[in-house]
Amino acid sequence: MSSALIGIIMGSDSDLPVMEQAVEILNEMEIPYELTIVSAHRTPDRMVEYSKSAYARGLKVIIAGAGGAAHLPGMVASQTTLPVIGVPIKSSNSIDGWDSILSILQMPNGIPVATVALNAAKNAGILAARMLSPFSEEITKKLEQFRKVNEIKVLQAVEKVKK
Ligand code: RP5
Repeated sequence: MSSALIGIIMGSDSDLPVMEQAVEILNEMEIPYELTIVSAHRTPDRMVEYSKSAYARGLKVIIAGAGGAAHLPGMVASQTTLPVIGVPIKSSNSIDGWDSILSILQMPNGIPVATVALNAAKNAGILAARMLSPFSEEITKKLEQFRKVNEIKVLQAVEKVKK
C-alpha cells in the first residue's frame, strides 16, 4: 500500500496469523499501512535499516510483533523517535507467552514500547489509529464509528440475555 502511515512488522512468518488482526482492523478503518517481516536476531541489518528509515518514509507509528525472547519492538524503538507498539506473541516454544510479554513490557527507562496484551494485534491496530486520531478527522470518525458498533453489539446482547 502506498503512503503507509503505520508499519506492521513481525519477527517471523509464523507470527502472521496473529498480526493479521492488525491488518484487518486497519483495512476496516481504511488507514494505509505496510506489512513485512523484520527479525531482530536473524536480520539485524534489515532491522536497523527499517527502523532508521521509518520516519523519513512517512510512517507515524510502528507495530512490532514478536515471540520468545522478543527484542524486536525494543530494538526498533531504540533506533527511531516514532511510537512503537509491541505485540507479544505466544510462539510455539514459548513459556505460555510470558517470555514475549515480559521481553516487550519490561523496557528499561528511556526507550518506551507501548505493550498490548498477548496476541492482541487488533488492539495494537486500534491504538495506532488512536495515536493518529488527533491529526486526522477522518480517522477520528472511523474510531467513533467503531466505538458505536461495539456499543450497539453489547446493547443487542443485553436484550438477548434479558429474562
Ligand atoms: C521470534 O521467534 C518470532 O517473532 C517468532 O514469534 C518466534 C519463532 O519464530 P520461528 O522459529 O517460528 O520462525 O523471532
